[in-house]
Amino acid sequence: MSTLEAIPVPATREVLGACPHDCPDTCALVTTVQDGVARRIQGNPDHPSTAGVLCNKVSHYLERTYHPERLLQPLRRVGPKGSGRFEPVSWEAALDDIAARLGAIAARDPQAILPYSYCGTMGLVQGEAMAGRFFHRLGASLLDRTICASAGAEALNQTLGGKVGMKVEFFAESQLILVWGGNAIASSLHFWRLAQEAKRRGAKLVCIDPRRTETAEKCHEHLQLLPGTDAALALALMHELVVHDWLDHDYIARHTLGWEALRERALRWTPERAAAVCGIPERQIRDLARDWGTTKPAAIRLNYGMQRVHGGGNAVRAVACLPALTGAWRHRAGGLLLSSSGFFPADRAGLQRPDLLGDRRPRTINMVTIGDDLLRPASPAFGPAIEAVVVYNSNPLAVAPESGKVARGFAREELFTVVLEQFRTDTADYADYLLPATTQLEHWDIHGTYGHTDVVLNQPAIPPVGQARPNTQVFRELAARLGFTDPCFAESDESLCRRAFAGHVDFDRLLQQGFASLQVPDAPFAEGRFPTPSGRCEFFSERLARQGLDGLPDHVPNYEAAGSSDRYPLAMISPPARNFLNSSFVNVKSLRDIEGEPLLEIHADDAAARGIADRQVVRVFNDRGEYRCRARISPRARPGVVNGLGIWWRKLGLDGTNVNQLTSQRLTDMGRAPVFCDCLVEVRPA
Ligand SMILES: Nc1nc2c(c(=O)[nH]1)N[C@H]1C(S)=C(S)[C@@H](COP(=O)(O)OP(=O)(O)OC[C@H]3O[C@@H](n4cnc5c(=O)[nH]c(N)nc54)[C@H](O)[C@@H]3O)O[C@H]1N2
Ligand SMILES: Nc1nc2c(c(=O)[nH]1)N[C@H]1C(S)=C(S)[C@@H](COP(=O)(O)OP(=O)(O)OC[C@H]3O[C@@H](n4cnc5c(=O)[nH]c(N)nc54)[C@H](O)[C@@H]3O)O[C@H]1N2
Ligand code: SF4
Ligand SMILES: [Mo]
Repeated sequence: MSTLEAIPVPATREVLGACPHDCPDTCALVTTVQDGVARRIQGNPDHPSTAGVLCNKVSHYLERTYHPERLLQPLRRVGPKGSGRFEPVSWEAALDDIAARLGAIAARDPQAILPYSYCGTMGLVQGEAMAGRFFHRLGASLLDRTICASAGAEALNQTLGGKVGMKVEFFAESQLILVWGGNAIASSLHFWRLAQEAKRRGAKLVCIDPRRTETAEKCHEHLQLLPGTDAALALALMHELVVHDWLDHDYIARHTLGWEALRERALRWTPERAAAVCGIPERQIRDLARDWGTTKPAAIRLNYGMQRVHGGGNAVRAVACLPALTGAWRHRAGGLLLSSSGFFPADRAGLQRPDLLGDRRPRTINMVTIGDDLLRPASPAFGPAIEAVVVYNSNPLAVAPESGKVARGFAREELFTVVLEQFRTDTADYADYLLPATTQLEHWDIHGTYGHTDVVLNQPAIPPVGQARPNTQVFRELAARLGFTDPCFAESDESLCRRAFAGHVDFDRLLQQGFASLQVPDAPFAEGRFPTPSGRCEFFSERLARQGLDGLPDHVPNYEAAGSSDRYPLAMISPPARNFLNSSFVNVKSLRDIEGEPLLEIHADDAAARGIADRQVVRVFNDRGEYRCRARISPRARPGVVNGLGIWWRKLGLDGTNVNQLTSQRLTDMGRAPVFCDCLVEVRPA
């Protein structure tokens, strides 16, 4: 043998993927793999929106994937519920027992079984594809997946006709951008890049947010209004547009519905009245109206923070009327974007197969009220008590409101709980069976998004870590054990990816390039043609009126409006922390170290009135519960409003709770959504 034989070079390859997280940017990824190990993760430089850049969180994705605390094998509970004491068990034994227990409950009433999932991954395949098929075939209770966006979604449906809006790339050409109820630097970095580009080209940026966020600091103007007062602001802006005739009469006449009625309502909202409701100077409202009425092109990046209050749906409706009044939609860099997800022609029925229900019509449980519902006994109105919960892609103990009740619900000794997870989250601690799940680097998936208009494919880069399995595989195996023989339960993940957008995007192109753009017009509503029943932007909604609701948008005060209670004088909002994604990444040490510890931002005046010093441990409380954390006296908080940054794992907090100990299970005016930002509290030194 020749001594000159080539020394083997480790094979390196690059695998194209998609960021799985619940973030409007849905970045395209490139993972460098060497000998089956992921060595590097980057943004795909060829994808225009990603432009080779990932946020700080996902730059640490390898730390998450190879985390020493990754769940590597199935576990079975040995200690009391919530204690997090488990013993290893084989996949075979775990799946056999789970199938037997679910089968026994289903034989009595399958509605006693509840799937609980949200957007741990936004992927259409590891999300609800095989899971939907399984629970539909079983006849389990349906889950109303409302915890994030459904108030705004319903409001957009009523006003614009769907979750549609401007194409995000054209914000770079806008001359005025309102960043409304969103902290883009933290939660939508790639939009912020476009806003910066617009700023360099001379655009004015205005932020509307009760918190002085990183984003607010970098805008030219910040309207630091009280939580839940956005509709009052929007109506006062309309008032000024009318009074100064900054209206596009031609656009209004041809492409809108209900202007006379809206005009009348708006005229009741003088800037003076709105300033008192919003808790901001009247001058700011007048100036903003002038800017909106006289700048072209002008655009609104609306986001979800502002719809997490009682009147969240009405507020989104009011804001969504503004672009039509000035004809902003005529220009591709004008209009509004809350969500682009309505542009995606995903074949959800083909993936999730609701037809497998046959003529059964199971009840629907709202994921927001899981605390109450887990504690509810059987009744004719409710149906059977919940006897089993299967949790995947979610961490309800940390993210659902009024978590004292959620914890009590999951602690029910006779409740059978299965959790599919990558980590031992707060929810995982309550599992009877804890099943290790793959991460995005280990499975197939395909993604639409709510921020841009490209489909992004995720190909597996590495084999599953430990014994982890994709969600799809777990539901396939449970289906087999329950005797579900429909061929749909044998469909592979790759085939599900192909099915998701079949006929709309070229799958070979997705395989090669990682992403594919949808055909969406540059200025979708320049000529009206809104996807509403009337084809117009519906200021007045006949559909809402028929439901007995107000057909026009209005200001609906918070359930717990600032200043309405002597016992609880402070309004608390709980926006996400920059280095976490909801409760994901809280266990990644490098990111947690940046966030430090659970904090409550409080204005110096409110702190002084209570004898609270900076960094002191405080009790934050209301009738629903109490939560201890450290206070930070900060100009980010306005007087009367405290900011409890989320969403920490309860077990990493000072007393095993987080902000959701205080939030309520009440629902928004539309869309049955949560009211995380409609919450009164008092704060005292601990
Ligand atoms: N880093 C990071 N990024 C994220 C997330 C995360 O947890 N961390 N979460 C992701 C998810 S699930 C979502 S839904 C999106 C959320 O996206 P956004 O809704 O844009 O969330 P935030 O950027 O936190 O913006 C919420 C902002 O709304 C403000 N706000 C609260 N109440 C009101 C109000 O009544 N009126 C107005 N005008 N503003 C209000 C808060 O102070 C906060 O700054 O972000 C996604 N991106
Ligand atoms: N107080 C307060 N509460 C809030 C909010 C707030 O602003 N304030 N925001 C709300 C919003 S907008 C949202 S969207 C919800 C988010 O609530 P969730 O969707 O529950 O989001 P996460 O907390 O990120 O939990 C997702 C879990 O899924 C797991 N996961 C990820 N990928 C996979 C996978 O492929 N398979 C399996 N089996 N598991 C996986 C992750 O490890 C993680 O633990 O929280 C809501 N809660
Ligand atoms: S979380 Fe958002 S910004 Fe970060 S990589 Fe994922 S899609 Fe991109
Ligand atoms: Mo969300």
